[in-house]
Amino acid sequence: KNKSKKLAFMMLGLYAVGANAQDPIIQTKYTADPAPMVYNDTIFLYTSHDEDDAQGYDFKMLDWQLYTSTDMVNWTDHGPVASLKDFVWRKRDNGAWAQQVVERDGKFYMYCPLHGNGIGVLVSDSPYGPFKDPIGKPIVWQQEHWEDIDPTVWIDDDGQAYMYWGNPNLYYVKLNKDMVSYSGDIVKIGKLEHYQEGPWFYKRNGKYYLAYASTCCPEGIGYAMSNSPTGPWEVKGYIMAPTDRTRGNHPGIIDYKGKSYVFGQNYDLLRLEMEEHHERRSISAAEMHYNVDGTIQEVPYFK
Ligand code: FUB
Repeated sequence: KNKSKKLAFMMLGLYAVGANAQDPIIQTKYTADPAPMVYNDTIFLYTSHDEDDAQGYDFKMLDWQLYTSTDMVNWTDHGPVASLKDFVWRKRDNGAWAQQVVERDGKFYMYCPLHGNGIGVLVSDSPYGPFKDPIGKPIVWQQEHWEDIDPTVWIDDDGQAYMYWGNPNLYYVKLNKDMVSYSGDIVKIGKLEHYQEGPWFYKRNGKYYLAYASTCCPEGIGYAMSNSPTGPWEVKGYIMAPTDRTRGNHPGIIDYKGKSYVFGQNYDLLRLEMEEHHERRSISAAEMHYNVDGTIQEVPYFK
C-alpha cells in the first residue's frame, strides 16, 4: 500500500514540475532552506534535503541539492552537489542544515552548517560542483549546539564580504578575500526582535537587508534594514506572517528578470503523503514587491 502511495506521490510530483507554476516548486523530494543564486541569467537554487525516512519531528539531513531554472516554473533537478561526507572533520552523520552558495571571481563558495559541528566551507570552479573542502576544519565553531547554524554571505560593493549566522543570537564576521577565513572577532549582535534563525543578508539600492525566519513556531519571515552592513538593524515587520499552516520557515531572496522573489518552505507535500512526520518540508516561492522607500510589502503565505 505504501509503495503505491509513494508512486502516486512521485507521479503527481513529476506532473506538477512539468506543468505550470506550482507551490511547492519542488515536488519530487522534500527540500528546505532555499538558497537561490542568480548566475549567468540562471537561478541556481541550492537546498537542504529532508530524507524520506526522517522520524517524528527529527531532522534527517545528509546532503545539499541543486535545482536550476530560467523561468521560475520549470526546475531541473541536478541531484546532490555536496554532502556531509565532504567534511572529513565531521563528528556526526546527520545535520546538513541550511547552506548558501556565493560566487567570487569565478569560484563558488558553499557555506554549510554541520549542525553541532560548526560551519564549514566548500569551494568549486563551477556552480554545479564538485565542491571540495579547502581548509579541512570549520570556518566557525563556537561549540554552542544551536548557535552555529544558517550562514548567509554577501560581498559588498567595496569587496568586503560578511557572513551572518545564528539561532537565536545573530552573529557576523568579516570574511577575508579568500572567502575561507576571517579577520577580527566574531561579533555577537544578539537577539533581534522577532528573529529566530535563517538570516538572509543582502544589499539592494544602497540599503542592507536582513530577512529571517521569525520566532518559532510557527515561523513567519521577518526582515530588518540598515544603512550599514554591520547594523544597527531596524526591524521592519513581516514579509510573510506566520500561519498555523506552517511550522518552520527560511527565506532566500533574489531579483530575477525584473521581478523580486522570496523563497521559503511549507509542509504541503507532507500533507499529501503522510501526516505524522513533520520535518519533511518543501520549498515554495512567491513574487514580492518593494515600496519606493525600500520597505517590503507583505506577501500571503505560500499558497
Ligand atoms: O533545516 C534545518 C534547520 O531548520 C535550518 O538550519 C533552520 O533554518 C530551519 O529551517
